[in-house]
Amino acid sequence: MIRWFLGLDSSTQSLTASLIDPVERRIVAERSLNFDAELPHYGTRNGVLRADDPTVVHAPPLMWAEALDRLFARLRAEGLDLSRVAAIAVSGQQHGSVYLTAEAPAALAGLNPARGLPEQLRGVLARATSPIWMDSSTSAECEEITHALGGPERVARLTGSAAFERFTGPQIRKFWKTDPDGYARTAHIALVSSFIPSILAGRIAPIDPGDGAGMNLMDIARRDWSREALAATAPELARRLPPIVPSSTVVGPITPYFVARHGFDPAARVLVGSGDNPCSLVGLGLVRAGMVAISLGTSDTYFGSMGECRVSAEGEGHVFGSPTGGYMSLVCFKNGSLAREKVRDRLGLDWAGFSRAIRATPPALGGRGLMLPWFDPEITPRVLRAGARYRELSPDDPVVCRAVVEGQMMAMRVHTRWMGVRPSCIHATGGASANAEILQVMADVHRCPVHRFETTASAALGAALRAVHGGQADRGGAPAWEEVVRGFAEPVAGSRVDPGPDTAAAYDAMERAWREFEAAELAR
Ligand code: ADP
Ligand code: XUL
Repeated sequence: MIRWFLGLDSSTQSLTASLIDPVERRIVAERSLNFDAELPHYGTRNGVLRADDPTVVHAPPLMWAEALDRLFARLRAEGLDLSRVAAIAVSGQQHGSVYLTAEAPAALAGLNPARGLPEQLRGVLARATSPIWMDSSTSAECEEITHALGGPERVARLTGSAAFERFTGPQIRKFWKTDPDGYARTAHIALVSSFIPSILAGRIAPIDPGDGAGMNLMDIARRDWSREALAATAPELARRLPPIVPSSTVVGPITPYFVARHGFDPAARVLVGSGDNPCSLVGLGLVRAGMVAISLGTSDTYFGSMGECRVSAEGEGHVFGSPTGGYMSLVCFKNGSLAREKVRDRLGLDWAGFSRAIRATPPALGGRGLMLPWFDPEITPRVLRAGARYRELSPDDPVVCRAVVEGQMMAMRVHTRWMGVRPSCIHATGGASANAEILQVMADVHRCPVHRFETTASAALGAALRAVHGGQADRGGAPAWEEVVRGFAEPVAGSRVDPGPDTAAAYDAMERAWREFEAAELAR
């Protein structure tokens, strides 16, 4: 019997399962459960609970737990035999934290299959709801931690990111400050990606360097807790955190609850969880240093795979541990598809017309005209005063179609250079990756081949592939990552776009002018 491997992605709005067969290299099933629609009694909208203060965004952890039972029951009702699952790995929305009392280990170890998870776990929550990545209510705590650690550059060098409101350390500090009794009751702090494995394995699960890096608490180079960062965050934090272990570590066999309730094999292994972005890195096949994915969604996101730990001195983006052992960067550019749409709409074009305008214009606009697409306040580089900037260019000239895409790609080229790795190939995903002209500009500006990727659930798939790697690593023979992802995380056949033959010099010249323009606009 061929064994299956299960990836579970507990994301903001849904829980997704990706069940794969690594021998025939196929996805057996991919199913999602939407929290709002299927667990309406938690009262979430888009998976979250909002307070009067718009910066406060939480979610109910019992909803994430109940979703497990619902999704497993649904998979079984479809006739899928869960006893074939050899190993399970979890992906979680990053940064979100769950606060558990000293009674949690016993409750997890003794889950009764005759009763549901929420009623058995409710009593061990030291905090009823969990702050998640959309929460931005911790600016004061970010400042305090940054001050204690010696400035933003120091925090970035130590933990892989400057202090960010959504990161777990500032969130823990706020909890300690605002609810000291709740903090005192807290014996264990989990991430979303360690809470779910804790339930599955029936014991408090460790944290991996992929998601640990999203806390401002982990020494990024050592991949272990930073005592200094812990001390700057909250008192007696070390004893409340589990160890950090490599991403392919097996936490233990699945707990008897899931064997009795859903028919899992008692020997099925549960791996340590990881964050959704580190899991997506695997699900997009970025298993070698220099491989990059660019997601062209509402915003544009650049994921790069790095062999060594390098951090941006200017605090551009984040560095997380990669589940494959090295590091990854995540750099977000707020002005992505919405900026391209603004240009398209102003010129009264559809996407075909937008593409025609790109084709009709020479690379780097023949050296004339530059654009910075800051329609909205930008994250990378940090721009608070919104408004697109134009040099020698009229916003009503159709050449702006090329200028906006080139400006976006040049921003990625310049603001990811701190990684010290030139991209060897790019996997393009997201809605706008359907556009061949945009992919050509991407290949030309980044000077490497671009492949189109069609993935809907890259984090769940990446988790399933982690289960394959970890499930086998534990049996003595860790397969090579290239071998694990082969046949799963593959680009669309025939989608390769190569850089144009004579474009390199044009974009080198454009980079010099563009840097000067950007510096001048940032200095204003
Ligand atoms: P998200 O997941 O962030 O909501 P998607 O990855 O689904 O976003 O991407 C949606 C975006 O894709 C739309 O906002 C639209 O601007 C863009 N898009 C769709 N088709 C094209 C196209 N042919 N050319 C350029 N952009 C496109
Ligand atoms: C990453 C981040 C988000 C969440 C979404 O830093 O905040 O991508 O991981 O699930």
